[in-house]
Amino acid sequence: MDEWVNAVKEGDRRKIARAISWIENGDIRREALMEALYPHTGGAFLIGVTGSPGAGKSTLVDGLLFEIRKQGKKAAVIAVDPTSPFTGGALLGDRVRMARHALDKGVFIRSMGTRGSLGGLARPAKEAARVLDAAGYDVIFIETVGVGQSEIDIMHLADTVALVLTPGSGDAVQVFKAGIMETADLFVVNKADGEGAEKLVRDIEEMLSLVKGDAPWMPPIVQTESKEGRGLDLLWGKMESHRLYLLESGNWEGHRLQRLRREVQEIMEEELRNQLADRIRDPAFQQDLDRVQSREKAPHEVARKWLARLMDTSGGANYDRG
Ligand SMILES: Nc1nc2c(ncn2[C@@H]2O[C@H](COP(=O)(O)OP(=O)(O)O)[C@@H](O)[C@H]2O)c(=O)[nH]1
Ligand SMILES: [Mg+2]
Repeated sequence: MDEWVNAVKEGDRRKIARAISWIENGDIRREALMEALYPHTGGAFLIGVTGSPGAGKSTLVDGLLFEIRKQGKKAAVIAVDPTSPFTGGALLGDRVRMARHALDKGVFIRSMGTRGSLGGLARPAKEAARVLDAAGYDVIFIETVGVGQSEIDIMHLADTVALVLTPGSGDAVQVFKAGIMETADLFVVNKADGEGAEKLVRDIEEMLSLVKGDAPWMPPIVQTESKEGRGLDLLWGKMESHRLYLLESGNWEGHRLQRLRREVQEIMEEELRNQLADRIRDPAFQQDLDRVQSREKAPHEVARKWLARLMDTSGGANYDRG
């Protein structure tokens, strides 16, 4: 693994791309690589960008890349699209955008689709971000589509979350309902050249005053025309302000610790679920279920017995009382 870690750290683009493929495909080397890379991560600024399809997220991020490059920082994009089976239009669009940065070694763009995996994309996106973090990208964007639970999960990976809305789309109401208002640190009113931009800004302000009250960080609302590159310097400035706010308020480490705790807990829960699923494939489990059905045994009794077996195999204390 040392060889791979060194290659990633040196920014070897082909190796970075391969590593992300391992993550996507659940390659057996994935876990070892992630563990070996972990000590070299933590330096990147992770920014989540979400909003409805067509809101202009990709165009926006693309423009931000130029702003960030002007400052001499390296930047990467992970475009997560749970709806596209990886070969769809999103990838095509990303190819076009990537071509604009093709000669720039300081930019890395990658799409991730679902490929039918049920586990969601939050974990793969997080791991891909870690690879890019270890590779020395200063800023990593994670672009997701929509405002569903999986997007909210992905947004939990980010230090700063920007929500992109467009005038006249009715997005704001949706977002309010989905409870994503609370998750966003920044609001972007994109396509501000369109009619109704001012009204959308007022609507967001109104909702924010309800949700945020006098919170220490009041999310700014930035109007952009990302196609023309308008407002992007201001937006990048606000993203940096949020980062500074997190650092100065002590929330930066706090938020990250909270996320790491959730991550470790999720891994443990998943492992337990898998072990349990293995255990109860035993025909004896079916027999016990039959006894529950015939009222010979109570559900709790059987659950205790099988939990105890699980604890035995995973080296825990034996508390079998069943
Ligand atoms: N009029 C206008 N069109 C825009 C603007 N930003 C993006 N678009 C267009 O909106 C469409 C969707 O953009 P895209 O970035 O792919 O949206 P995404 O699905 O949110 O990533 C594209 O045709 C863009 O050219 C803008 O500020 N004004
Ligand atoms: Mg897009």
